[in-house]
Amino acid sequence: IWCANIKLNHSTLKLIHLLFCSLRPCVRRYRVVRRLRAVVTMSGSWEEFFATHLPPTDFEDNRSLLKEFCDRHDRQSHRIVLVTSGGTTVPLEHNTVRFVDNFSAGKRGAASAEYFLEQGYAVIFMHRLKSLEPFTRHFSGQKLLDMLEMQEQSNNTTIRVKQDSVFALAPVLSRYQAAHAAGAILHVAFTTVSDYFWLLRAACEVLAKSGPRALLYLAAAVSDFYIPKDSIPTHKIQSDSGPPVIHLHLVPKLLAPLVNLWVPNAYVVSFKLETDENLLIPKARAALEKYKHKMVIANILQNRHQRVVVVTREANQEVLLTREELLAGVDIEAPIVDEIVRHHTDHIAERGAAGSR
Ligand code: 9Z3
Repeated sequence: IWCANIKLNHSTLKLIHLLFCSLRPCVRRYRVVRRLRAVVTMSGSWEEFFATHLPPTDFEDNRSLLKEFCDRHDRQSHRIVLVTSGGTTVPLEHNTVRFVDNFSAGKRGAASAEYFLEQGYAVIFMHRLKSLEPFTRHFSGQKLLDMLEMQEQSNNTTIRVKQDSVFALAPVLSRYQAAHAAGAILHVAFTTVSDYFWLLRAACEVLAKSGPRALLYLAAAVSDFYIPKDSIPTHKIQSDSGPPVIHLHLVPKLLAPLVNLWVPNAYVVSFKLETDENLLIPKARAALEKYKHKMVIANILQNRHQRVVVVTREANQEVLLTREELLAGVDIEAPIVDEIVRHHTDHIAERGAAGSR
């Protein structure tokens, strides 16, 4: 003010000061928004993603397994469901010590795979390595060892299932053995979001031949953010130079090419996860509008194993377990799968394909 050679009286200066103070929070907020924008970059195209990220090392093996599995079931006109399950990681280093992960345990996918098998589907179970799997999910932790008893007589050791555990183990074991004897389930595993993308596209390529008999049940909790390969340091991030700034990019949305190009005749079900109930249905419906697939299963993080809403173009249908059912260990996936199979049957009939079970 003095430089400009203008002399202001005390009350004018006070007014300017008050004006500046009232603007300061807005300026600060604007800076914060700019900083966040700078940290998350818009997604590139899915073509660019596949052109710049290498497939996982076991990719060709998994591709052969997927092809053999789908060809075999196709010859018998079976319905095939791809169930994706568990969370994806986002590595912070190439030699990965640290990574960003999410909450998903894989219960939704593992339980659903069992119910699809019961309904006669051939199941590709594409899951996060070490997340829950069909059948073994019932005996996680120490449960299985607690069911066994050991007898040692001279040189002879016998291990037996305790009599009071037989009723819990027998039905699961029998369903497990039947599924494996029939070659009705194939397990393929991913860890990172990039592995997941490569496997998803490979599975779609082989499923395309099944036309409307293919069902995609995309229950995996896939990261919305990732760090492109070129921006990841090779070695462990060091703490000497202070807190690291991590620059995340948005992942390309694969649902668009999946629905329109990769499996245009399949019945595609995606999942929408929210933590705010007010956003749940509007966002599920927006996804249906945007990608034009068949169904979105909407769920809230906190009660996802008790309540979901099945959103289709025609309706929102709530699937709810009572508290007693939940405590008794009833799986909400049973009625979810029933509902989907009903819609899938109509879809096959509409598209005029023979869909034997
Ligand atoms: C789901 O919403 C699944 O139901 C859960 C199941 C991951 C919540 P758990 O594995 O949990 O049984 O512990 N999956 C999809 C989540 C997701 O990433 N959805 C994206 C979104 O909401 C769209 S693909 O935007």
